[in-house]
Amino acid sequence: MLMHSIVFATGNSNKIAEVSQLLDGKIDIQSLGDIGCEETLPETSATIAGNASEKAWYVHKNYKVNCFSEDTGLEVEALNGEPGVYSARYAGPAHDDEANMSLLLANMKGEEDRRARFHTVIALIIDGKEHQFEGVVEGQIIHHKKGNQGFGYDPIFMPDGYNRTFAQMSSEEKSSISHRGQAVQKLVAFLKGKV
Ligand code: ITT
Repeated sequence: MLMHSIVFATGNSNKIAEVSQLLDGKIDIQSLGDIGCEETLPETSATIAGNASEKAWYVHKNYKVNCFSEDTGLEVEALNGEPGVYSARYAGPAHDDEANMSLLLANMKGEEDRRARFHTVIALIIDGKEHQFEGVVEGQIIHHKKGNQGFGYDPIFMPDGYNRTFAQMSSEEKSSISHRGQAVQKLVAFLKGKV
């Protein structure tokens, strides 16, 4: 099957920007707005893979398109894996990045074990079949925000092997090591035969 464009089932424009850059024009990304989907996608699962799957199937079934979604969580060791699947809504339903980071830093106050990881699962649905691709990056939650690039929890996450946060990196550098970058590379390798 030949494929030149695919719907990215996300309401997060930062995710679209990062993934479009990684696809480098090989595949045209359509947004939910492009297919007339204005509603918030359901995310009721207790797992990242479950939520990715749920968002992609919702769009596939309701809009009859090939599509992929992704779900990402920040899993903090000292908080038993929280905020994890609740990363977007950690400080409440407003999906407020600043409030989420402030709450996380408050909950980590005095904590010596700062280990954390970003975990992404992409769920792709093509011709009614689901395929999943995963990416994980290990790092540390630092004590104060640093940098103003990227989005979400980037200013407080320093990947292992670097002394800068994701928010102090260009989007190219972040994507070359990030959770999303790894998962998208696997997606691209899979789609290669189809473009
Ligand atoms: P969807 O429409 O794709 O669900 P969302 O923003 O609700 O978009 P998630 O449910 O995957 O996304 O929530 C992920 C949370 O983790 C959210 O707070 C993001 O800001 C944050 N996040 C995701 N990717 C990130 C990244 O690369 N760097 C920092 N924070 C990230």
